[in-house]
Amino acid sequence: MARCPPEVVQRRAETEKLLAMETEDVVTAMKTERTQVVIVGAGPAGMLLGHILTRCGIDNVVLERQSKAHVLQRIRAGVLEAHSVEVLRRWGLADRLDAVGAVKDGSQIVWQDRPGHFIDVRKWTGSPMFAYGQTMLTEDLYAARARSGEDVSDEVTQLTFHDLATANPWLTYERGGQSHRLDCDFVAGCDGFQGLARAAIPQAFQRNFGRVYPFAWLGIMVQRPPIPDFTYAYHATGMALAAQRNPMLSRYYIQVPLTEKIEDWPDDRFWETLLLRFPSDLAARIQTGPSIEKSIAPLRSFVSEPMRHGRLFLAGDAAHIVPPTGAKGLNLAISDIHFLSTALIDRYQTGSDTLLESYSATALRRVWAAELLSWRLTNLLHPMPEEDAFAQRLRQAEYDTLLRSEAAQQALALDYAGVPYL
Ligand code: FAS
Ligand code: PHB
Repeated sequence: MARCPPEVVQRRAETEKLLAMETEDVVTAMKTERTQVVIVGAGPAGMLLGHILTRCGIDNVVLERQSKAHVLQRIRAGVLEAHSVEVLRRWGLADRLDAVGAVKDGSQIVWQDRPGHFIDVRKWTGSPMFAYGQTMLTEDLYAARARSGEDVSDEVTQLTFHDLATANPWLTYERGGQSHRLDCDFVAGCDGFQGLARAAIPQAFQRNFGRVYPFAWLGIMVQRPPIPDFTYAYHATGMALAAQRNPMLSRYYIQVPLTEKIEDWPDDRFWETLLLRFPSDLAARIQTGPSIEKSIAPLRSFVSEPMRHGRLFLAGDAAHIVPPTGAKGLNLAISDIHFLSTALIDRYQTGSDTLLESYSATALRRVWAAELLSWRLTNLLHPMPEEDAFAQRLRQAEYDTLLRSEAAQQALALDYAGVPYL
């Protein structure tokens, strides 16, 4: 059998040595860790779940695509249901909310050329609602995680899910130039509508439902005192909403065509449009001023079923989206996490999978109730482009029924307050 000349043998030995070193470098580069629950996404859903699990001694890692600073500067929701506040109080997260959050008996609807209607949540449910910005809630959640000595692995890239349908799921990702493998028992997909978790579920196991609305909301923040109530205004030219964050910070929205761009909306055009849509007595009380933030958000209704695949559980916007008209998005994220954390705690304390098995159905019951409320309010309060006169008369008739019928008023207040958890 032919033998390799000595110089070739030497060269091959050197090559194999180099290869071994490179492979060794690659093997040592992949840092392998284990935890009990991996939470993907450090928005309200992910951070609330991380907090609850940590409080219950369940090991968890929170992975976030953006920087912490980016997450903390986001401006989103502003209304918390009493159910949500109960969850936050239960887990020691409501100190600042109880100190500075504004208690509201309900929200006001005003209507072009008709009397207004107050959605009296306190009268019909016995509990109020709370004005407390999602930005402040996110700050509270990050502060609580820091106090517990836990961190958020932010600026994570190349996230990939593995073996979700087995009892040993794992994830790989890059962070700060280091490759990671993270083995776990369960994965919580809390990475929002644009995240990767929902996409990790094979399409054959997924059913998606939804609507996209033919308009958007242009929102601004202004350092001026708000009017007393969250107030939705219907006007033939479009919906407007007066909201608030604190006694010196107001948030306003107007319905705009989908094609609009922020640069098309200087402040004076925004204010002129908004004031036109409120009755003159109320418009006179709105304190305008320079916007400190301005953004346009399209509206959609979306639900992905089931909210689970194997050891992956979806929660919050990763599983569903509601148009902000019903102020339900953040509140649904909180109720999902209430159900999911309860199921995970039960699993680790008793070994039972019963609540995990029923998580999706339990969460979806409340999700669909919120989808219906949000869809109904969106259709009631927004003139639709190209709608015919019949549709316009139906909208007026629906509002007149609300003005006339105490049963209709009670039903709307119960839905707006949010379906009881169980
Ligand atoms: P979030 O989207 O808040 O958080 C998901 C997190 O996952 C983000 O931090 C994201 O960076 C991260 N992420 C995404 N992909 C990832 C990946 N691959 N790896 C790791 N992390 C990843 N709701 C209301 O009730 N009222 C409102 O007025 C209102 N206004 C809104 C305005 C806008 C522009 C938007 C987009 C939403 C609004 N919402 C509103 C809904 C909003 O409040 C959500 O319901 C709420 O943020 C849901 O929280 P999460 O489910 O945690 O999702
Ligand atoms: C808000 O405070 O930003 C807000 C309030 C009520 C809504 C939507 C947004 O329906």
